[in-house]
Amino acid sequence: ASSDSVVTLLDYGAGNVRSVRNAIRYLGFDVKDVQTPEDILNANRLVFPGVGAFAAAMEVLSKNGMAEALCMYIKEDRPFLGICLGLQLLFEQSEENGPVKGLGLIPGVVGRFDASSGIKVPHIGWNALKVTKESNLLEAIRDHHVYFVHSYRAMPSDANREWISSTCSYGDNFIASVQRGNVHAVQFHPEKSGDVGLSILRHYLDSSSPSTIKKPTKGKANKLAKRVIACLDVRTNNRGDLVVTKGDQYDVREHTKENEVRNLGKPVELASQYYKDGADEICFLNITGFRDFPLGDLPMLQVIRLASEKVFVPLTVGGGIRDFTDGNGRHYSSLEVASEYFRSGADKISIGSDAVYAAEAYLRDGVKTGKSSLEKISQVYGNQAVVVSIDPQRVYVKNPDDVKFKTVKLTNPGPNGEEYAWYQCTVNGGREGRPIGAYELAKAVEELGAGEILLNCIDADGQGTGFVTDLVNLVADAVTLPIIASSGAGAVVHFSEVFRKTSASAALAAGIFHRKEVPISSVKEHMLREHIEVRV
Ligand code: 1PR
Repeated sequence: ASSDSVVTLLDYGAGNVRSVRNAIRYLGFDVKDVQTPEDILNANRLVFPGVGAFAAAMEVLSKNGMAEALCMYIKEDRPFLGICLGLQLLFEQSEENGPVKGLGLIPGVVGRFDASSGIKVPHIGWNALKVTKESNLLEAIRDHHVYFVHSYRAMPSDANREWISSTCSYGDNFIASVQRGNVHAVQFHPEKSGDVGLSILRHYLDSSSPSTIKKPTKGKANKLAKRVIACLDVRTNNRGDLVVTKGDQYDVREHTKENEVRNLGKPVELASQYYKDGADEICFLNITGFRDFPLGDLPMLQVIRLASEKVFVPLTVGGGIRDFTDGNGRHYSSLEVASEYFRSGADKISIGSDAVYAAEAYLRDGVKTGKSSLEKISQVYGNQAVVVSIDPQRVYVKNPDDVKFKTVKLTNPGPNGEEYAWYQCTVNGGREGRPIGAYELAKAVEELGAGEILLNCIDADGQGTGFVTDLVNLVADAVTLPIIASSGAGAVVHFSEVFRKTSASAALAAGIFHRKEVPISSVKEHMLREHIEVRV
């Protein structure tokens, strides 16, 4: 490859940079990995996609001499693009598990978003930029949303003003990007921001390439958009093929003599289709992961690998994240399972059953052991990469005092005139109810390190009767985390309804998209008409 087509990537091994790699390759460039500090100094263009925690990153960079090389490279004004933590590390200091010293190239301290101001932390989703500096890199995307996922941010000040190229408003007005000469860094993820993000990367990699991004005719970006997520429940069918299936209150089998697993398409094909249709995120759930060990289930990892080469919005993958001992007595930790998902291209992982057990133990003993999969994975990858998926089922009660779990007052009374219900958490794909409610679980998993809640509802799953807004409000009362409302979407009005009646950050649907009843674009057009902020 000619040196023009080679991009040097600084991956210090702390997590998933596969997405960045995929995006660079998709744009027609080759990736050369930094092995030694000299590789940094010899780079033509350097991309630094920081992942993981600030302190851990600084430690690795300082120990192997990369920090010094990076500072030298940047001070010489050589072509640099930092992404996410790759922006934060340029500052003097971070409060993340700190204070911890950064590279000190830009004045300022990186601090945590303040959830007490009423915002959900982490800041996850598609937000708008306020461009403050003429910059070719950002010009074309001025009115579009870009994807953020972080809990810490750098703040503008007089001392760093000359660096700032855009800000973003979320609770505070924080620094979304910096630029000076050939040095660029962005807090958002261009590799996960669809066509708009790819255009930024393309422009950085080849500044002569013309932008193909047009100003939106409607739906100019103003603030954090409500996300529309397509969910693919994946499992093997009777013939051993991996298929996208869809349950009816979690029953995924056809009610025929053969009783086969309902087949709604191929996972990678559907994911690519939904990406093109405008899905803000794609979620894969390996729904038999609770009994079939996912690392034995290589086709699933292959699905993620292939999908992540074509899909440039966030991918969440769940199912089977737990400790496991295989037939040969080899022990796998849940962290290994999650790492394999991340390495294959997942941006976030989702934990179901194992999070229920962890929450039960935490509520019972009152101590965080640090040993649950939830805690371990979020310590290594950060809580913004860990989703907890809840599968609750409604249990009617006459009186709220009849149970020790938090109840909701129902608008539609139960079969015996019950006016209240609690939502019981289940494990193993809804097969087993556990002695813990959705409210109690959500509170516990937030403390244990979850970054987002994927809130299903077995009663509504596949029914097309609308999202269960009383359940969403119940859980929203428990946490400051973003909540993804799931189960029950049957028409476009159900999306505006859930965003009007609850503080859900995202709405997820499966059946209506798979059966092609309602395209994603219709959902978005409806939201636009209803004046709900949406990414177009
Ligand atoms: O317990 O960590 O192995 O994770 C298993 C994961 O698989 C969990 O996230 C769990 O929700 C999911 N799962 C297990 N069994 C099923 C099943 O359907 N039999 N699917 C299942 C859950 C629910 C939603 C669905 C929405 C929207 N799927 O994700 O897509 O209800 O559907 P709709 O729009 O058609 O109403 P672990």
